[in-house]
Amino acid sequence: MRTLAIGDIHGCLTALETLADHAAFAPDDQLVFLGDYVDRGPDSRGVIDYLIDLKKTAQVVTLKGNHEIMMMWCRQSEEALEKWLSYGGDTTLASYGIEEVNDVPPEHWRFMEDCFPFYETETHLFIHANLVPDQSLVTQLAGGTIFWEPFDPKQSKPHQSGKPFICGHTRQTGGRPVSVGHAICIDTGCYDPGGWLTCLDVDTGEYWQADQMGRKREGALELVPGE
Ligand SMILES: [Mn+2]
Repeated sequence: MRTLAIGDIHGCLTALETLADHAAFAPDDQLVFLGDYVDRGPDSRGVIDYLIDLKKTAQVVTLKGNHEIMMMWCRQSEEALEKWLSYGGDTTLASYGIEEVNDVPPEHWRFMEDCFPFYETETHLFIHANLVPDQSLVTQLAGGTIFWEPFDPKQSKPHQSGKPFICGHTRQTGGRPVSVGHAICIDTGCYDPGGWLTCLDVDTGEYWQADQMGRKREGALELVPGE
C-alpha cells in the first residue's frame, strides 16, 4: 500500500484530474490531501465534488487548510466574509455561480467540517502548514501554527515525536517539493502560471506533478535527513 500526500489544489481541477491519472491513484493507496481545496483557481466547486466522489471509492483523508477555515468563518461576520473574498473567495463563489456564500450546498459545508486538523500514521505526521516542534499535535491544536504558519526550510526543527512531517501551504518557488529530512513541503503553487500540483509517495520520496495545462512530470526526493 502506498501512502500518497497531495498538496494545495486551490480550485485547480484539471491539475487534480491529471495528477490522479499520472500517479495512478488505486483503491489500495491511502490518499492524504493536505488542505486548501478552494480559492484562487477556477473550479473550487469542481474540486470539492471530485473529492466527495473520490471518498466513495478510495481511502481518502482530507485535512483542513486555512482557506477552508476562512470560508467557514465567512458565514459568521461581514468582516470575515470580506477577508475571505480578498484571499480568493471571489473565485470560489464564481465557481458555484452564486453571489451569496449561504448558497453553497450543505454537502460541501459538511465536507469542509469533516476535514481533519492533522493526520498521523505509524511513521509520518501530516499537517496543512507547519507545527510547533516541542508540542504534541493535539496540544497545539488551539494555536494557529498547523493551519497558518509559513514553513521555512532553513528554520524548521524536527518534531518531538521523531516522525517526519509532510506539509503544504507555503509555495516552494522552484516548483518542486522540498525536503529537509525531518520535513517535506509539497505546495508547488498550482494556481499560478508555472505552478504544479504535487503528489508524494511518503515512503519512497517518489513524486508526481501535474498542472492546469494538463502537463505531467515526476521526480524523486532524497529522504535521508539533511544538515
Ligand atoms: Mn494554506
